[in-house]
Amino acid sequence: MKQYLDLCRHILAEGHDKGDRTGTGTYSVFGYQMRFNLQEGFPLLTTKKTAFRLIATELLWFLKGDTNVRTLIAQNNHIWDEWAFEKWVTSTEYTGPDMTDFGHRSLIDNEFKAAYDEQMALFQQRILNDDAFAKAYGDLGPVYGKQWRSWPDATGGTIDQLHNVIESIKHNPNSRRHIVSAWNPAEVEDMALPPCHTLFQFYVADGKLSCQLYQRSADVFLGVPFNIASYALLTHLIAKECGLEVGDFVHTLGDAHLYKNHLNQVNEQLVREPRTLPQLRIITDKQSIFDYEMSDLVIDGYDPYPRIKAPISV
Ligand code: UFP
Repeated sequence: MKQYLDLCRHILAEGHDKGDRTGTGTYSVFGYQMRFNLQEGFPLLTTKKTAFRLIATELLWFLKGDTNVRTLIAQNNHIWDEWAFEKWVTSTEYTGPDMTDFGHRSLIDNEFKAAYDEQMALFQQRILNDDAFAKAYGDLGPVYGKQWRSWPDATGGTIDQLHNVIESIKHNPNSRRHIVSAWNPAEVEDMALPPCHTLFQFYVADGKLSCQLYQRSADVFLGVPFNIASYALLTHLIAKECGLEVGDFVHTLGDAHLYKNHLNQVNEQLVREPRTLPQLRIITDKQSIFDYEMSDLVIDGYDPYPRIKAPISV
């Protein structure tokens, strides 16, 4: 995963000092590409412990067309909680302490953080225990799962982009139209977070399936390690279903940024020497990629350096 460390070094050397929506501030470059040969191992960062379980449960959630955080919270995956919580605390039904700008304030104010943690724990419990509440406040809007599996068409029906792309890979591998788009301009306004991984394309040559992702916005320290592993896993699952070997994952980034409050962490990581990549094993044969569960996936030989904590900018 030298490619990833090179990206971090490139941003530190060339990045523009650029403000951003979250108010944190970034160093940012525009346009960058990495290539991972999936035959060389599964691209899960070895220079920092990265939670495959969270990546895989999120991808399987996308694949099932699910957009409600309840499914993730029930699996102890909290990566989308803040986005749903934001919707709850800005609603007229919420009567607890003021949570305005909770992401930023919980980093700088310990008293506020205690109140935030309490409200977040209550929110998570209620999502799990109260069906109507989960329906209203657990749903993130028409995010990835919805666009991948049921993009609204012009006649009141829906398009299953993922099913279609798998069919086209199987039956017309040479096609240059193996595309799935999560960016639906008609629905972006209704999404908790406009899609960061915007569009991906598959490519078949020499019996191998490659995938390229265009990611419009990339939090290089926290988001990108997840995004690489997630698309590598997607490529493995689709290759298996289509009877192909895996080829390359090509990761193309738009605004690739390091948040200013991640710089110490990045420098800590940069002195670590990458280790041998782990291997992914899909231990069950499923009829369709939409049927996989976490228990079907195993990562062998993962020996990372310890985790490096960093605050997320919401
Ligand atoms: N982000 C990622 N990868 C993801 C994801 C979010 O890097 O998969 F969902 C980061 C990018 C950016 C922020 O720092 O989240 C989204 O903010 P914006 O919409 O302003 O680009």
